[in-house]
Amino acid sequence: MTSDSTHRPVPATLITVAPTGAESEKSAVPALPVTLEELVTTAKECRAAGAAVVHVHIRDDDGRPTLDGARLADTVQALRAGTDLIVQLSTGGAVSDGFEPRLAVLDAGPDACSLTCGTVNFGDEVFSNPWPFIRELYARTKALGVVPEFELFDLGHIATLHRLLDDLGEPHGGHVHCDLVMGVPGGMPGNAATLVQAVSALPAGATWSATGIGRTSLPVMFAALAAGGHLRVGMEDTTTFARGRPVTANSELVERAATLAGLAQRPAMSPEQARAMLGVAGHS
Ligand code: KMH
Ligand code: ZN
Repeated sequence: MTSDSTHRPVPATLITVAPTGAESEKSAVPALPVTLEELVTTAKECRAAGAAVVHVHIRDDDGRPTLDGARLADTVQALRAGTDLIVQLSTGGAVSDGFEPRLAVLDAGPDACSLTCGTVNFGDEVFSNPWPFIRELYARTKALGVVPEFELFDLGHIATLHRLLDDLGEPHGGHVHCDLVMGVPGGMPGNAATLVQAVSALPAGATWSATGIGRTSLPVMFAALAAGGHLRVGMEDTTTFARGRPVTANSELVERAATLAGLAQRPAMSPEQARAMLGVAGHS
């Protein structure tokens, strides 16, 4: 924690890296980490650049998205062995994944998981998250001791988050942390006005990160820093660093986020600080 000129505490910035996602293909995006070795190397580079959380989607031997349980468990172990990052597994998977395999992701024993609070059009596809699935996933996070991050793609998802907390109570770890995923074609737009509106509707005491898909990445990052939020970056969300210039490594996105956070007098927080903020227990 640093302090501003009025000596009020100004929180450091949580930087989450989402290095892979389920949408891009390795053949089209050669810098995308898809093997376990590439993922661990990426995670180490991003930790050095300022990340505290890694949001993980994995791929099979052919580079296709998979929710294979053994592979997920090996990935969690390898990331823990190689880094001190908080390991957050995606329960969103790919739009083609069914509900049961998405629920079973938690069996791989991650520190944290994503938990999307509603269905959203996703380009030409639909990312399906009906209420019974959301409720069951949340109940399992509580039973298994996994800290959820509430993914909000649209303003209506915030209403469902309130319903979930009213229904089942506070999450494991006792703290609500949300991630505004903005600029998905079909979700809320990635701009400052929408960000401010969304943040004003979040539960009292919640912390939040934001990420802007594609060309909304920078406007959302600046807006999030200005509004006191945290940042998610990575090749899941954008594969272009600047107009006409592809991202060459996830770490350069983390480095840019850490630089901007530093300029905002809110430097990147360590995984230890992030664990304290999010209520994520450490591992021996
Ligand atoms: N791949 C998207 C359909 C999450 O990780 O929880 C969903 C997604 C959200 O990426
Ligand atoms: Zn994801």
